[in-house]
Amino acid sequence: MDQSSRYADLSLKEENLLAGGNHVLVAYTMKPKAGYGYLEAAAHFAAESSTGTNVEVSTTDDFTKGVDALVYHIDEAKELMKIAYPVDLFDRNIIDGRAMIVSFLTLAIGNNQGMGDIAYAKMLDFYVPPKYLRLFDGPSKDISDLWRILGRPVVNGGYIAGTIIKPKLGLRPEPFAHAAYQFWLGGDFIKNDEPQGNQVFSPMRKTIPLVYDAMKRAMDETGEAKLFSANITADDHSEMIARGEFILEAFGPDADKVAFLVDGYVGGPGMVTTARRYFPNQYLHYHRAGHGAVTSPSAKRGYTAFVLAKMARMQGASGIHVGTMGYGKMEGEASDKNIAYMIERDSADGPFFHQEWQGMKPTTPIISGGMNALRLPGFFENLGHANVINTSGGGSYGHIDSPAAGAISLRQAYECWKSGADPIEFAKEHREFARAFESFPGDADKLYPGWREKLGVHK
Ligand code: CAP
Ligand code: MG
Repeated sequence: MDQSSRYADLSLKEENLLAGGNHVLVAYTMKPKAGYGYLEAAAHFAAESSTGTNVEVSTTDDFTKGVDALVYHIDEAKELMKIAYPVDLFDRNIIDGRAMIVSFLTLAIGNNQGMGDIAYAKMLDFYVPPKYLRLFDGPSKDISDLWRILGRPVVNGGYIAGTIIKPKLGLRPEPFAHAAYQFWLGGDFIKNDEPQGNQVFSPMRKTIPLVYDAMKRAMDETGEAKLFSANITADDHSEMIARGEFILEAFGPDADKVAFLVDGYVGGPGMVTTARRYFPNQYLHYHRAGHGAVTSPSAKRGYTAFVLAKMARMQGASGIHVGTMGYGKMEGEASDKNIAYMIERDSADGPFFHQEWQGMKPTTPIISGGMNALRLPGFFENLGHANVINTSGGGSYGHIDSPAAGAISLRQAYECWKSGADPIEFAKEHREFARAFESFPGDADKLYPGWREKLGVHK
């Protein structure tokens, strides 16, 4: 059944939809299966994503039609369509009238992902009008809170040198805490790796107090504050709260230095919101393991990493992993810096829509995945700033001298970029950075050809 007379209106102008402020606008790539017309498939997509189904139902009334999602733009050659969703379509909490990302996703990326007449569809961007945006929690803590704890300026406080405890799994409590201690001697921030929690060989009740002890010793020795991002991911929200409360109690007077990490993609919006609402005083660290299943450029369905990050800010993530923009080990490219700009600025351009955030707190881009001191200067140059958290696991624990030397090499990489120095010249004066060349010779060969001769390394 062709539903385009009801669910499509190509005379609608985007500027009027934006000015009206009553619609969430979504841009998708979409390709119908063979034998289906583009507009017909797009209209069916909008129907299934709002008020309709594949047939006309007799219970529809005039009010229903007022909340139809409407296709307002198609470009078949580019496989592009844009749909306007009336804000009233989206579910609101009975407890406080607020909005929820789960409802946005259920419609905008719901049954439409499995329709028989659609070959594939992927969300590329979305625009949120002010009246809907303000119903989302947004972050309660942001990077300025971390800079304050670290004794830095709260604006432009700079690079936060972090790591992930490695190996990923398999450390018992004492070696785990020792690994943390060693990094903290040179760096600022440590996160649990995303699968680390309460394994039988490293029970949380035993490990966490040892991690706090390691933090205290490192703070005493360095005279600096340290940060720990503890994983509270769990299927059960009561379990998340039990973990969070235990960790805060264990850190006692230093609980302000604890962030909570949640695996927001596999755990879903409910998990993120549990952390955001139950622990509003902690920095909320959104780890996105699994997201590549839908966000990878090779995935023709789902949504992009840009969309994931934008939703994370609305939900209230203080920071989210945004990839390494082609400088690390995970998929990504230099232009992914627009993901960082969208979540950290008050006004930013996405691939299709401009978004005003109206003072919603920023979400920190967390840069992670195969990073080390050698890769950072180029990364900062591409991004244009270094107001990020970077976690380099292999880049710290893989440094040939020590995890502390690895941490110091990261800080030096930031100093190198900030001062505009040539990395090879900088390495001549900074031992830990220089030793990163020998630690990661494959990267050094690629990024700094001729480094051995210039640094006098002959091995
Ligand atoms: C990085 C990491 C992170 C990835 C996730 C890992 O370790 O701990 O989970 O960064 O990817 O397990 O791979 P390394 P993304 O520093 O040793 O590479 O940040 O892109 O979401
Ligand atoms: Mg990890």
